Amino acid sequence: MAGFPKITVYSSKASQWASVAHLTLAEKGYKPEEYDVEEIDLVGGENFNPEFLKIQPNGTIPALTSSELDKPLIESVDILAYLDKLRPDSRSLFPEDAAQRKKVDSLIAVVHQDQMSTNLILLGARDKTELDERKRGIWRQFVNNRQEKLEKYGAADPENPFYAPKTKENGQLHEVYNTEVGPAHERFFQDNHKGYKALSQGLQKLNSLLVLPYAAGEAVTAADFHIVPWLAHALWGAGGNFIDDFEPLEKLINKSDPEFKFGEVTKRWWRNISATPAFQQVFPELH
Ligand SMILES: N[C@@H](CCC(=O)N[C@@H](CS)C(=O)NCC(=O)O)C(=O)O
Repeated sequence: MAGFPKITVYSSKASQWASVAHLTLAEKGYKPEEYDVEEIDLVGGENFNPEFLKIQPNGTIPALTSSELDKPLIESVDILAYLDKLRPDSRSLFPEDAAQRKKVDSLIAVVHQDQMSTNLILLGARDKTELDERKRGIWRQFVNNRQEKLEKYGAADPENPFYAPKTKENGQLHEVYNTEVGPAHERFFQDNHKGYKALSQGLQKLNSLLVLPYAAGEAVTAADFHIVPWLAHALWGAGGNFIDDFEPLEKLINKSDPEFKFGEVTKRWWRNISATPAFQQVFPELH
């Protein structure tokens, strides 16, 4: 294809936000030969590799480089917007109507709030039993791999301001996961309890903003492609393994907020969006 830019998507199978890029590529009909995918081992902590930090200074996934751009794109929403624009002949994922556009932006903002971080579901715990469950899964290994890589790469490049705060942040989790449960864990348990209450609020807000059949109206938009990765990752993290399996996540949240229930609009929206070809292409395992 003459003149088509060379695109590389830095992705990881374990990354929720990388799915924003993959859903957009599928929806917009990109052919596999039109882009490269570079897999970064997120579970192995390779997102902290200094080579990757040259592309993505935040050490997060996804990122996208294009031969027509001066700089890599390092936020999922910017990656979606770029891939959307590169296909001007198809319907844009950003509605022209101002009110709808505002709705799209608000929905994207809701799932990107700190209080909606799915790390709470994957790595958080509110008591010893929950922590032991997490430790039995891949999560202790994940936390430990990250600490090992942060220390290794940080020691090799002590001038890089990325490493010290990140090593400290992950170090707290490393401590929680590698010491006998005792009074020092109480703060972690309490914070996670509060975190689930905030998550419950965030999901109620999401339910109140969503419209049908798709997140912002009659057509699929950028909002759908941000909420899908969030919810798919959260449902999976809670132990749900088929499409309408809201119960495990609901139960987890109920431990901190007994009143919480997934809203009907959220469930109906999920059924609609999960029937779309882009969703089925990116999440074949959810069927
Ligand atoms: N705001 C960023 C968030 C990206 C992000 O947090 N990605 C996660 C994976 S889904 C990550 O790379 N986490 C690694 C880390 O924070 O160390 C975006 O939307 O692209």
